[in-house]
Amino acid sequence: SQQTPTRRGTLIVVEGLDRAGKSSQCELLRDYLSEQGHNVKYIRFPDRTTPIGKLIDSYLRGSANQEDHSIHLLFSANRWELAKSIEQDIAAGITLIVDRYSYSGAVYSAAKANPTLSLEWAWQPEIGLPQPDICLFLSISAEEAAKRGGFGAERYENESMQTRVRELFRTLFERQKDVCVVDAGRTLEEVSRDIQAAVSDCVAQLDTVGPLRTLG
Ligand code: NYM
Ligand code: MG
Repeated sequence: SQQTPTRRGTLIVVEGLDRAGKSSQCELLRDYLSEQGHNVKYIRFPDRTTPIGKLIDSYLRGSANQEDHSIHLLFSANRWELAKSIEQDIAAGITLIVDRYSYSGAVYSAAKANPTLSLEWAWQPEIGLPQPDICLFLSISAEEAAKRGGFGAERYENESMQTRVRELFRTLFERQKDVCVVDAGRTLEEVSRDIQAAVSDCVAQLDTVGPLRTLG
């Protein structure tokens, strides 16, 4: 007798500024999709557990310095080292929720205003990585972000950097038309309802989309 091929999983990416509510929303989405009967995995970048991730972690905590281009390529390498396992999970029918991805990678580095580190340059090492089936951008204003309490102690967690990151996310997502912008300045419930609706539509259209694509 013939076996029904496994329906591939969906690659879901959640992006946004620090304090936009990404992690809370990823958890709510994981619980929602599990209740719907999906086999779900929630991962995040940077993955601080790998050897490359440990270098990134000390850089973010400020206990180590790295040249701008060099740390950028390490963030990208941290995605490449997990690319195979992402592809395998998707092929095995697992729905993957990814907290930050190539979009954060490009904008945080480009926000440093290093003259040889443009958004275009920063995007190049991402080309060829698994492309998300849906990228949800949790959009939050500077005022709303400020209301949510102070910045953390890690590198990049300051007003001027966050302002540039916000502008660059906007620039990047004007070019990458396939992003779903969610107004994250509302209650957890309101935001999660929008996310669930967008993800459900995406999952329903998966057969039309075909196999997992790659970033271009
Ligand atoms: N970050 C994250 C980058 O600069 N490049 C990347 O490729 C990724 C994935 O790391 N401030 C930055 C954005 C965050 C910081 O992420 C740590 P988180 O989600 O706050 O732990
Ligand atoms: Mg953070």
